[in-house]
Amino acid sequence: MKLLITGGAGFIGSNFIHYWLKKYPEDKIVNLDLLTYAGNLENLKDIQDNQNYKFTKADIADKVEVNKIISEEKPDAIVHFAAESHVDRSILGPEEFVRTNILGTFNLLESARQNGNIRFHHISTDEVFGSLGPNDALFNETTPYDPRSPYSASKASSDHLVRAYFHTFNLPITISNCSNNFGPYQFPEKLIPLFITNLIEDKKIPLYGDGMNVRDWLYVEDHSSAIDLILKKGKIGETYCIGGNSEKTNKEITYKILEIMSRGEEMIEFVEDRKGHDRRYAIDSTKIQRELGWIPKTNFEDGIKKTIEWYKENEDWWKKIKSGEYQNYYKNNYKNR
Ligand code: NAD
Ligand code: TDX
Repeated sequence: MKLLITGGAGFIGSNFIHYWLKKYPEDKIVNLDLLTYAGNLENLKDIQDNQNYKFTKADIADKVEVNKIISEEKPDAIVHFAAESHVDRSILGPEEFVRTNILGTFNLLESARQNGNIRFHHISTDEVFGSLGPNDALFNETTPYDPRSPYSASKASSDHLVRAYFHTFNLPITISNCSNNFGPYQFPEKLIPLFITNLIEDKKIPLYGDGMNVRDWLYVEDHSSAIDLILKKGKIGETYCIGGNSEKTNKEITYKILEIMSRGEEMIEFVEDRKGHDRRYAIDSTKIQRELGWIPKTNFEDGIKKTIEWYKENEDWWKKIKSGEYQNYYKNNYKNR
């Protein structure tokens, strides 16, 4: 099987490529990524010379470029991770989110359709469902869409386009809406890696608002195993919700990280809240568990310990990000290929 992965140099995409090549070493992977600030080829350093892996730098918002790659590579399936993914950045500058998340997804769908209706799996988020109150039922596949940030609105829009291509053109699609991921290679702008790396550097950790917003956390490898099952056994046209069954307030996460890293609460700095900050997300994963037999392996407690350990052991990786040096990796390693 040959997979075309978009956004494979980012956090979840690079974890997925590692997962896939380990489990299916005979399969071929083409990683199409623009290498924005969030794309880092150092995430894939150990497999860059694998004969079954190929990297292609391209912008999914460029339809000519996208179609050229897809028509030449002829993948059996496209797994679409590429996106602008950080909510705070979507508040500061929404335009890139519309360009990549909406136009980029549209270009991929069009190209998949024009090249023989290629199997298409779209990676989406629980944020498209909006914000839950403390006693509301969990999100599931039938929850109405109610996005509230430019990021979630752009992801919701892309989900609608993907479904439209199924109904209108019979494109063989599936969609997954996943909760918050954490684990190795997460860019240190997101809550967990930002707090861990700040504490290693003896810097304060900025908690937004009252710290009582709730997210449902999933260890990234369990997200990969869910996508694997959907690709192999998922029903075409269907959506699957994926969650960690692990709701935590940001305060709980903060105190857990402080405890494991033996630091005190004086490291917390309460800062101004995020604009339109969604209060609570939580996913009901019954469908994927019942229909595809998905079972997440890593609970939050083990996952957060492994994650802290990983950031301690890979200071070089995130220090190059914080200094900007990681952006030279492509130039230094790929320019003559
Ligand atoms: P990320 O920001 O770490 O990585 C995004 C990747 O996409 C980067 O490698 C970047 O270079 C690439 N990219 C961005 N714009 C591009 C463009 N125009 N053309 C080609 N490549 C481009 O993101 P992530 O956290 O790994 O998220 C991956 C996907 O999973 C996204 O679609 C996101 O919406 C979704 N998701 C993320 C989470 C989470 O907790 N991180 C949860 C649920 C769903
Ligand atoms: O410095 C911070 N302080 C803080 O209190 C940061 C960066 C975040 N927060 C809060 C905001 C959220 O309530 O922590 C929570 C988690 O924030 P993020 O890590 O930015 O994630 P979130 O906004 O929940 O979105 C994430 O999960 C869903 C991903 O970034 C999305 O791509 C995914 O779709």
